[in-house]
Amino acid sequence: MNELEQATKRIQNAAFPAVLTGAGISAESGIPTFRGEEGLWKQYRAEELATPGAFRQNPELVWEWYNWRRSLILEKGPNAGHQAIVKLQERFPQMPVITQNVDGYHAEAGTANLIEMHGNIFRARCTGCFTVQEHRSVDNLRPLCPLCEKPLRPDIVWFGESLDNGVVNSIFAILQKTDLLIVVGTSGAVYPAAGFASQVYDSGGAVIEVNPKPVIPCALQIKGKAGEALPALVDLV
Ligand code: BJW
Repeated sequence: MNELEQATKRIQNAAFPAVLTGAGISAESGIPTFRGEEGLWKQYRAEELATPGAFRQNPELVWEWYNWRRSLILEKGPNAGHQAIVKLQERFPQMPVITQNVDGYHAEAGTANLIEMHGNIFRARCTGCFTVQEHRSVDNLRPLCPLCEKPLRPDIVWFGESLDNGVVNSIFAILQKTDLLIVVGTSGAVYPAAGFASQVYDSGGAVIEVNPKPVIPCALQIKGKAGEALPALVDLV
């Protein structure tokens, strides 16, 4: 039995599968990943753009970077990988999908039970009154809160920031319950998401990884692109 057939069996036998995705699932949409040859961190320093300190020091630079990414995300859309996950939810309607991505493509594709653990690029949060609002502008470098006129910031979890408590609790409840975690397109470089696969495995669950460069030793590894491997897998299920 090859990896695809083994993975098919594991999914068919799963009682409560869950999915974790990272930047790789949006790569075939034309959205750059963070790490690797073409990754965003090759061109930009994370400390200058994705930390609270960076925003305090140079909010315009941070907004410029997020405006550029927002316009790119708006130009493109979800791909066959996102769609395959929606199709898998037809078979497992309760299946949670946890994403580290902020591009909103899972929601756009129609994914239910979605947790966007690092936030969403189309939301902004007030640094004064903390109100969260939709933010779709691609050119404002100094957006202000319409309620209190304090500066807005992207509603995104930056390095060194804690994830929302409610989000963390929901994720840990899923990880305790799931008997199969399907991990797609993440390098496993950033915590807490980097620890999810081993957490499931250590409690007796199985892990399937879909990635052209798999990194999770405890996983059944399917070496391939999400937009090709996921539809093939879901068709077999
Ligand atoms: C394909 C493909 C195709 C290509 N198909 N696949 C424990 C140990 C050590 C450090 C820490 C720790 N706990 C916390 C930390 C600190 C820190 C951290 O993890 N640092 C590491 C660098 C070590 N974590 C945090 O600060 C987190 N906060 C936290 O834990 O709070 C508690 C705390 C508070 C104070 C101090 C310490 C702890 C917050 C993390 C926030 C991450 N934010 C970012 C940027 C903002 C979002 C944005 O602007 O978009 O989120 S970083 C960036 O990395 C982004 C991503 O969501 C995240 C993960 O990246 P991802 O998705 O894995 O992408 P890549 O590019 O790395 O990988 C792409 C993969 O796709 C590759 O494997 C390719 O092969 C593959 N691929 N094409 C399928 N077609």
